Amino acid sequence: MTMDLAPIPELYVSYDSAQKLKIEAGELTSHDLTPRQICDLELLMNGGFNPLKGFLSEEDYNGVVENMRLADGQLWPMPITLDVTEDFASKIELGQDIALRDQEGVILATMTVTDKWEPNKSREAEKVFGADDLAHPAVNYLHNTAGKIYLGGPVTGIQQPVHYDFRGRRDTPNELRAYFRKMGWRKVVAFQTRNPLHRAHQELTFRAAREAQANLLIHPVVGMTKPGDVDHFTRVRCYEAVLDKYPAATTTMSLLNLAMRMAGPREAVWHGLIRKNHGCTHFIVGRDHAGPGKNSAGEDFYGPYDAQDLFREHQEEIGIEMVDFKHMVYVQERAQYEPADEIADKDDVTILNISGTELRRRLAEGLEIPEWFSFPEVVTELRKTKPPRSKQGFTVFFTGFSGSGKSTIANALMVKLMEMGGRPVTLLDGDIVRKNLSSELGFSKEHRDLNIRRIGYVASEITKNGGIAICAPIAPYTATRRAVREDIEQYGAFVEVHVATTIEECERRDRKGLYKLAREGKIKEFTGISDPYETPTNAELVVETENVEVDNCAHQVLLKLESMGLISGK
Ligand code: PPS
Repeated sequence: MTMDLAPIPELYVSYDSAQKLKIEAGELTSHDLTPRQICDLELLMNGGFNPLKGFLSEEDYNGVVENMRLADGQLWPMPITLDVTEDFASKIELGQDIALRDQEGVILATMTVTDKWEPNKSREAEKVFGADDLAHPAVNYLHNTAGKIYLGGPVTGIQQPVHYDFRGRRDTPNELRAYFRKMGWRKVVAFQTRNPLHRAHQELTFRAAREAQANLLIHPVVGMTKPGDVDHFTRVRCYEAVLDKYPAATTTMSLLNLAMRMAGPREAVWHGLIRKNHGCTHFIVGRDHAGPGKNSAGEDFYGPYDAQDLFREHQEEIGIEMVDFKHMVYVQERAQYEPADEIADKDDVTILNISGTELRRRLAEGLEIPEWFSFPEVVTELRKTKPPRSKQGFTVFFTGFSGSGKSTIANALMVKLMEMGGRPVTLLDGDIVRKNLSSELGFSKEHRDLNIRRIGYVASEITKNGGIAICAPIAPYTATRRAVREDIEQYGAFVEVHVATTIEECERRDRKGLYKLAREGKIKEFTGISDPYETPTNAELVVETENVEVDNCAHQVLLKLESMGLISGK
């Protein structure tokens, strides 16, 4: 494929027109873009999504969903749609201009709405992602995050979304094209990634470039990737360390603000078109490219080579050549990486490998990660972000009836953890929270849920920042406890402790005299008397308090934390 370095069309107006348009657009009805829409808009405006001129019209959308083609027949595999709520859509007339704002309210573009329709999302899921299965992150997004109505129409770009991080590493397609021209690069192999690079990646990318007699572009995605991935700040620091390992002036890196969909084969074709737009001539497609993981039946969504097959079918039209990913393994005797299928003496040598799961385990437990696997600088960065469990933040979440002993055990646990030292400890006790964070709330289901979500939010921030949050509310609803667990598990462990004192025993103790008042009907909606408590079924620990000392209950929690690797046994 020959390199085409002529500038690619952008959707921006000139600086002067943009200033004028920005003032005029202030009067228009505006749509606040979601994080994913901001990523899409940036690539629409800067030509990364060329030939698209805006968010897809209904006709283009139907063509893309059904057969990967725009209405005029051009290849385009991914629906780039502006999803909005029914309420917003009802206020928009066809032909109307709307302002598209980022999350701080800055107007980035205007759009003339030519189309408005309710898509068949199940059809979109089946055709684009291969299954209407919520285990697929993009299908889940489609059904649970995206608005019900799509608006389509051409976009007029006013300004790029602002990025304060790694500004010098972000390039538009035309900036990259100009760079290649300036450097005299005639062939460029692009490597797409959403993971940290280890030695095997460095070997395979450099080999791919050498075989194609080309230069190399490391082109990582920093927009939206698969939930649970290493954050892009850490990854970019890792990439910068790896960049030094390539021979000087052979390789460059640029960050791509793409919102991935994890759509496997279609995603590979889309990635190819985007890289073509960025001036590249070759593109590395790996095994299970942009794979979303397992479906709800526990099977892979796509075959391991489906992406390569679909790409190969369309590569002439995309105008970029696919470079097969070589599976590289480390041969101990020769102390080097080699393509697995080129090792003639396989049975006589020792082949080493560390899987992704094993790497995560070693990081979590603070175990050694050998130099043959990764560069020490990369491991250092990963360890900074993901310290071993015994140094990460976590949340202990007590739940149980009023008077079950939650607060007493939580207090004992707090001082024991403070005695150990090492991490700050915060106690979010039910009563204390209700005095401070939730003073206006009562005890309806809605208010209780709000109260627990607030506790969960504070605990997740503490956990994220490496502290220990101890929560001790009643938290009577399973779904709310699960939601808080999900919030917190993004950052660290969530240890649910059910303080299983029976309602009879709590009422017998009646420390605060509340049960008496509840029986007399003087306190309404009282948990266990006149309001529900859904007993936990998946708590990490169940503590019985009858005839057991508080000290012993707190000790049981400490033992649990130790067994989970959250505190060290010494
Ligand atoms: S919840 O359901 O999780 O929001 O409840 P929580 O914030 O933990 O608040 C419980 C404390 O408020 C007192 N209290 C009541 N509890 C339950 N039901 C009703 N109607 C009620 N009214 C007041 C009670 O003292 C609880 O304190 P604890 O520490 O649990 O005994």
